[in-house]
Amino acid sequence: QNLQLSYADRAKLPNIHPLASKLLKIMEDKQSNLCVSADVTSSEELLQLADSLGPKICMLKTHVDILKDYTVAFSQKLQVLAKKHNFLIFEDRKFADIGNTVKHQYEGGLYQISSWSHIVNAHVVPGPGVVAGLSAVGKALGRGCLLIAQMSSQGSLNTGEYINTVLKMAEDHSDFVIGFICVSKITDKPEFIHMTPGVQMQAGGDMLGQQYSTPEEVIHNHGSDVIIVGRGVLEAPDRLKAAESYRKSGWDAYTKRLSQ
Ligand code: 5FU
Repeated sequence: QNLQLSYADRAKLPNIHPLASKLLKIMEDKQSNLCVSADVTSSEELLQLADSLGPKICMLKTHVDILKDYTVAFSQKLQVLAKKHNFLIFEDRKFADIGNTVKHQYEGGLYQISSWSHIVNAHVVPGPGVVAGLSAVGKALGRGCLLIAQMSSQGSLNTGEYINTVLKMAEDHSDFVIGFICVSKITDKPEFIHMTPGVQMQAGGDMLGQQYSTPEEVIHNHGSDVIIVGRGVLEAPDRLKAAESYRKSGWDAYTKRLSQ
């Protein structure tokens, strides 16, 4: 089932996408499968988060459109921090339009996402054109895309046959698609990286449909590769301490999985 294959071994697979390989190497080097979701509304605070939590994470997830004060200078500073601390940037934009429109949304507008974000994601509802449009911009830049296979929220419609369509689309575009947003592992192909949001130390949820699983459940029981944690870290009294405890839980669950 490939659950015993290490991140380091997967980074060396002959058909691995260079960006997926880079992420897997970072995970191994930093002993971190933690992606912090930096859902704050001030760019200064986001940069502070990136600088202080940088050593603990393999990836930083952003929602750039919730920032009240986005500037090009901010995106440049974020890239400097990503280099300094060796993490990747993932803009959680969830593209979901026809190819020609997402091409513009990815490359242009206020945010010029393709110029600073290593990874973006997309819903497959529009069909393969959405991936083709994003790839037309991102592939030459060495960027990667995650397809949204399952959402963490209650009542999510992406179930059953939908997931097979997602898989097929990923395989057809493996020069740009590096993995999935999912609740649990959806393919045995070790080149694809599984990333799971909806993670806190205690299972539960919020008042708006979010559902939480623990790092152990996500990495060990459900076979995912990366835990994505927002409020579990952001609302903790000590964010750095919280990030370290999520890093450790995620890593322990991974090493337990490897040794089985
Ligand atoms: F695709 C998804 C999903 O299925 N669930 C999510 O929660 C994305 N997310 C994002 O992960 C969401 O937009 C938040 O940015 C983050 C989870 O934040 P939390 O504070 O850990 O609940």
